Amino acid sequence: GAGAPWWTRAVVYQVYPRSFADSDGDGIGDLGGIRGRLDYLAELGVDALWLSPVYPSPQHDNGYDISDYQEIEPVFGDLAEFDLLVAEAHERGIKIVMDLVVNHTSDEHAWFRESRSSLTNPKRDWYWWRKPRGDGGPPNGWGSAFSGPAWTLDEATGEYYLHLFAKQQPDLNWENAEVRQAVYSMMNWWLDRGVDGFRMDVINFIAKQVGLIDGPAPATGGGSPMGPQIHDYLHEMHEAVFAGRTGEHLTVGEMPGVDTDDAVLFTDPARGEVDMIFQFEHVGLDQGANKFDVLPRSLPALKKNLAHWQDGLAETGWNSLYLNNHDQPRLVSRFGNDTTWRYESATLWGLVLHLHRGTPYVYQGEEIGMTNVRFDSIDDYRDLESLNHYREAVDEFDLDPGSVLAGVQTMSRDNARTPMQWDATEQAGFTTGTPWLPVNPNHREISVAADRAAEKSVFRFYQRLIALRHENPVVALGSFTLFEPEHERLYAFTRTLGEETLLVVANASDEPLDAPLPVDVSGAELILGNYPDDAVAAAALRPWEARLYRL
Ligand code: TEU
Repeated sequence: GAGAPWWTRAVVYQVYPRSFADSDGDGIGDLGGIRGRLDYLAELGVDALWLSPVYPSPQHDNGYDISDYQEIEPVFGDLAEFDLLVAEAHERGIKIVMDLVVNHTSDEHAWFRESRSSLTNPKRDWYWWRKPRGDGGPPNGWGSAFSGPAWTLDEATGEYYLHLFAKQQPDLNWENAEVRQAVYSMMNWWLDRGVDGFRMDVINFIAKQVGLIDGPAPATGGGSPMGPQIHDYLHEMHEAVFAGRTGEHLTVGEMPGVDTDDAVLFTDPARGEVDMIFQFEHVGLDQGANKFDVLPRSLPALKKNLAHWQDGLAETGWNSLYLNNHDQPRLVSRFGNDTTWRYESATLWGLVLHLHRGTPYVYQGEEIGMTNVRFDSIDDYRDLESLNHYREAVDEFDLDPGSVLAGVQTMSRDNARTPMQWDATEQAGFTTGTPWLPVNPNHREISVAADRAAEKSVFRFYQRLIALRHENPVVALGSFTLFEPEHERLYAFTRTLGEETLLVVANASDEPLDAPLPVDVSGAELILGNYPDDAVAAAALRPWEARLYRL
């Protein structure tokens, strides 16, 4: 246990800077706003902050389209302010993890401007340029994650460039060694400045299946674009950036479409790639043809999937644990009951997730049980993914606008992006101006101020969860055993390290659950529960009740 890396005992808090706290009244959150809330975060007890991108950007994708890797977006602050944030976080024992977005740049990045300027520019090969196919069409049939084709024709030079995301996000060509070296040197520059690591955006996509781009027949969409060179790239990055450093760092690679076998390779410490990855399987279980096509949720499917990841990385590698982030709906709205049982279901999912083996990530507002928003009109949404999808579905595929809007209301990334609800005042204490995205009207009831004054406080429950991981090696490192995988409402598992075993039992439903517990708890110590009058011996679990026992 003592030799295990620091991040096995750590909890990471994700800040979406645009929506966290606005210190200057322009309606957009900023670094000053984060600095002003460091004491709040220290009180919560988190070990590190992951900041979604704060670099200069035209903001087509809220900063995931970067036009300069070594500066700060003026709307957020400047490098001096950033240095202050790092120093003030470090004073409180909080690390700063940057978002690293290097699968693509903005089309306004100097590298892309040069690259697109002529066929012979020295940086031409830094991106994926290809001649049209014989019929004038794109090199293959890949689609963009944000609707439409993944290739755009650049009239000036008559070639297409690849963008797996928006057309303002051209993909960098990692086959080119100069690109790789430029990225590593940029990463070293930030680490030398004092940051503690990187969350790596869609990092498995940096390696492309080149055969699907240049093959004889145009490949269609569907499969993953990830090529087998990915392991070489990540190892090379590790050697060039992290291997020679002392101190505590964190690398977490966001990797859509990978399975547990891939994950073992990516996170085996002996291979020197990344510390952990964000996988997507468990957040894809309720998605049909696309993410806005919402399928009924199934507790057995979720439990079995998370257990599969626990088992898959039990011997080698490490899991990250998350149920929401800036791309996903709010967890209490998606997996719980965000009206009648909001406190109970928010804390149930917190307990279940934090008691898995892996590093938990808390997304801003999760710790007070913030919910999805429900805008009445598509015009209120800002996220390009939602807007492009709506336009395509309604205009091109002629689908019923009402049902398309319903899918957006349930799944839109804007659910997670409405401003942080600090208090019940006009703009939820987020800004003195007009917020870039409206605050959720429920900030009159749901806010940091209200939660902390309440008897039933999600924040205090998360404080306990975070402290438990810090204090108990079994929470960090214990082995995992799931009970009753097929049960539709009961979530039960144990964690064991040496002589110590912890048991989680939870009733993920609106109705009491009378089923006998899978393990005898007579004589067990109740460590944490989400009902105030914990009746240790009570057989029945109340609606959304969750208990943690030491056996
Ligand atoms: O997301 C990658 C990704 O695959 C998705 O989750 C995606 O955002 C979308 O929701 C698919 O339905 C990362 C970032 O987290 C996301 O915010 C960026 O928009 C995207 O990469 C491009 O940089």
